[in-house]
Amino acid sequence: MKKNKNLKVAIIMGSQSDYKTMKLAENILKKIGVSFETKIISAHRTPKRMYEFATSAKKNNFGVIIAGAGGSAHLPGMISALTSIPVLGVPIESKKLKGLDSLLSIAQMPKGIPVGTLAIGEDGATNAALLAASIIANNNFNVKKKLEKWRLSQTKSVKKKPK
Ligand code: RP5
Repeated sequence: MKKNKNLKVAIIMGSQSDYKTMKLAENILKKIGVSFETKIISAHRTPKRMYEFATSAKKNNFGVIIAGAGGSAHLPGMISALTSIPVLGVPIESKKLKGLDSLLSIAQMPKGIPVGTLAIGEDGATNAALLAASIIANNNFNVKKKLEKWRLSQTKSVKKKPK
C-alpha cells in the first residue's frame, strides 16, 4: 500500500462546552505543524453526523482521531467501532463526577474495539495531541523534527533549582 505522508488529525468533541478543553489539543498541533480539522460531533445528539464522519474519515485523509466527550462518554468508542483509524479519547471533566464518569466510559472499552485513553481534562487534551503528533510523525519527517524540537524545549525549560 502507498504511504500517505500528509495525514491529518481530526479533533472532535461531543459539545460546544468541550471546546475550552479541546482547544489545548489544537494549540499543540499548531505548534508542531500538524494539519487538523475540528468538529462538534455528538454520538447521541447527532448520530448521523457521527456515522458519516467516521465512515468517510479514511477517504478524507485522517490518520488519527482525537475524540473528547464527557459524562456517559460513548463518542470515542462509537467512532472506533466504525473505523480502524486510531482513536484517542479525552475524558472531559464533568460537573457532577469530575470526569470519573467520562474516564471510565472511555477507558473501559470491551475487547475488540480499542480507544487509547488519556487523562481527564486539559492534561488529556494536551497529551492526546502530542500522541497524535507522534503517530503522524511515523510517516512525516517534518512533524517528527518539530515534535523532537518541542520536547527538547520542554526539557530545557525545567529549571534545576526551585525559586
Ligand atoms: C457530552 O455531554 C459532551 O461531550 C459534554 O461533555 C457533555 C455535556 O454536554 P452539554 O450538555 O454541555 O452540551 O455529550
